[in-house]
Amino acid sequence: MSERILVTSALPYANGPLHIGHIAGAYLPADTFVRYKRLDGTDVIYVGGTDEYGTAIEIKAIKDGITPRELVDFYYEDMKKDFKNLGISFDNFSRTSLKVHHETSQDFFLKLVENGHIVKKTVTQAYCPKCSMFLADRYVEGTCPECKALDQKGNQCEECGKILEPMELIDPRCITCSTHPEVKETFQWFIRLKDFQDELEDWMKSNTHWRPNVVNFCLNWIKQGLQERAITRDLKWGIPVPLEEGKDKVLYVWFEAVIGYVSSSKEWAQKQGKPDAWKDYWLDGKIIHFIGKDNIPFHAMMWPAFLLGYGNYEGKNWKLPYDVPANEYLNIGGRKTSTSRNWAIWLDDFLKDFPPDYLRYYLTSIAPESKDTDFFWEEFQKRINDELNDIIGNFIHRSMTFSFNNFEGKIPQMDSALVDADDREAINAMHEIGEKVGTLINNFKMKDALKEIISFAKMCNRYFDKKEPWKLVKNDKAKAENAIYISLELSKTLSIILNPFLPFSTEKILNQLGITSFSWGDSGEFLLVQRKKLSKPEPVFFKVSDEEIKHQIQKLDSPEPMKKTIVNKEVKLVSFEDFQKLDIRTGKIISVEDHPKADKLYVIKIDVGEERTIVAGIKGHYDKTELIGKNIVAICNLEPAKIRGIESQAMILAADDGKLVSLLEADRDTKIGSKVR
Ligand code: B3M
Ligand code: ZN
Repeated sequence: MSERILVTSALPYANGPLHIGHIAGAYLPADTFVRYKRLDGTDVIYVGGTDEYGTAIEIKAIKDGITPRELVDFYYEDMKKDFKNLGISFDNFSRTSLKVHHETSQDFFLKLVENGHIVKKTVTQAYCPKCSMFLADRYVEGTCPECKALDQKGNQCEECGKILEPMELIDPRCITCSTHPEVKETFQWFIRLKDFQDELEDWMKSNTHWRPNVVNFCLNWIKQGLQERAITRDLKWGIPVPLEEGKDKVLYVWFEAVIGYVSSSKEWAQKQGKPDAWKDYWLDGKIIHFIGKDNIPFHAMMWPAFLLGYGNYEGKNWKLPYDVPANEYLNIGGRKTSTSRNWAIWLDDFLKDFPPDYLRYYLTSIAPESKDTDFFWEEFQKRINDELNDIIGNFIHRSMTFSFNNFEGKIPQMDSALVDADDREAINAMHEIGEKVGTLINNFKMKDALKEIISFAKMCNRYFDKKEPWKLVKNDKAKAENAIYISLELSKTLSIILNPFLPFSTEKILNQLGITSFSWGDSGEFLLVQRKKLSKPEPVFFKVSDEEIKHQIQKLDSPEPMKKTIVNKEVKLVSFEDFQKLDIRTGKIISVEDHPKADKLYVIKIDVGEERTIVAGIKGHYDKTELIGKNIVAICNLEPAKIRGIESQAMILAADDGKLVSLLEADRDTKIGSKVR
């Protein structure tokens, strides 16, 4: 049976745009690998999706003044578009808010309960009396007890790095309403990771083909003894715990997010019209998770524990991850990427200024495979100009233009009898390069694979120079035909082996050569049709100028580089003329009565230069006595409306943040009835 592989990339939180740090870690290497595997004829699928629950989402939504639903809907589309523009070729890009994922996650939870790996435990937790809710760690803000940095979140201080308990913060407060939290008892379900301690340790030791940093990190962790971990939370935005007594709780985001890979595979299978096809991979294939290093514990230890704890599925065991190639971080210009400090290069900004393959090329050449690396604009320019243009692009372009200009716009004919030692050497290199590069990609050494390709391209240039076809064409045309035919075949080889790295430009080149479908193995074969008409060669790569680089550096250095707009809710614009039609005036409250027919309404008399009666729903927010004598602002020319039998003749203005309602008043002692402009 041939190999079956399922590749995943970490599910990004749908709470902000993608930046190039994301790309270098979990997406580009995965995509390169998958594209190579597809060309190699392997049965491979590549799944991903957005991570849409958890406090990271809720808090961003609060900050932006929108609902979590609005936030994730926006960023799901935004990320999907960005990935497509960079050529990240997911077979399925799902979302954790879909039904299939809810069901799959709840099934995992129930199976773990059934198999006795879950315990219920009482815990104490911060609770906001005003919001009436338990506060997850990141919902509590305050001063770090260690370094005294202000406004730190209750899980960790960003300044000194100290891991915190929320109530350790000095002057802790609820991030929504600033109230001082109480400590209250609640309960959560915990997974007993020690049930899997021995099995995980043996398995980890057997993963000798993994990157050593990943294995060592995990073995260290396992050695310390696996602790129980809470896998539920007291939150509203999330996947409900599928038990009666847990109906106010949700599954912890990390518990369900990793299950998202299974859900995305199920969705893929559905779309294929083969709803069971996902099982071929999860029960019989090789699973490979591409991630950034901060996600190692959840992918290499927790997730395997969940899979072991589930027990068998329809009589078969789940496959544990075959490999977890974790990458280190990509810094920018010598500094750590920080989205909160706006030190980042956003993917869609980048793609507005440069072709996607330029980013793919440079990021692969500095891939943080074994240590943190740095993105420098100057180095980007150098790599694109000196390597992609001057070595790779130059060879391909001069081979094609020479052919086009000297052989009637056709691919020349090769005469095997005239093949000499130099030709043979070049042809042999052509036969071998595919396998060399393929082996490196198979071992997730994308950077080395690219280096190998560049030295191959250098060899190609040396061959061309040595042959001097511009001389041969004058005195030994047949030999010139051979040299150029071989050069075109080498160009084809370069394009095929570069295709997983640079899909957009290599497809253009192959098209110019008349090749529309190809496999990895074709890279080593003679593929071109002799005497076939070539289309006029167009250069595919262009140099990056000093001005462009200067501009990018300025953008990055400006205090707010490339600030990405957050979700724009649809706003209906009102003309100034329309605004002027409103009769808004200052006034004073004269009397307040209960509405005889409604519990929540007051009947209020106001003076706005004349007396008006209004019906207002502010009973839950103000006592009658608080209101009398208060200065207010009212709209006085709205159509009168009968509210539960009483006519309301104006509307008083109030600010409403969803919880607190406060009446507006003029800042000074303005005369009653003044016009508000
Ligand atoms: N969303 C964290 C992150 O974006 C998290 C990854 C989930 S992978 C299942 O780094
Ligand atoms: Zn609160």
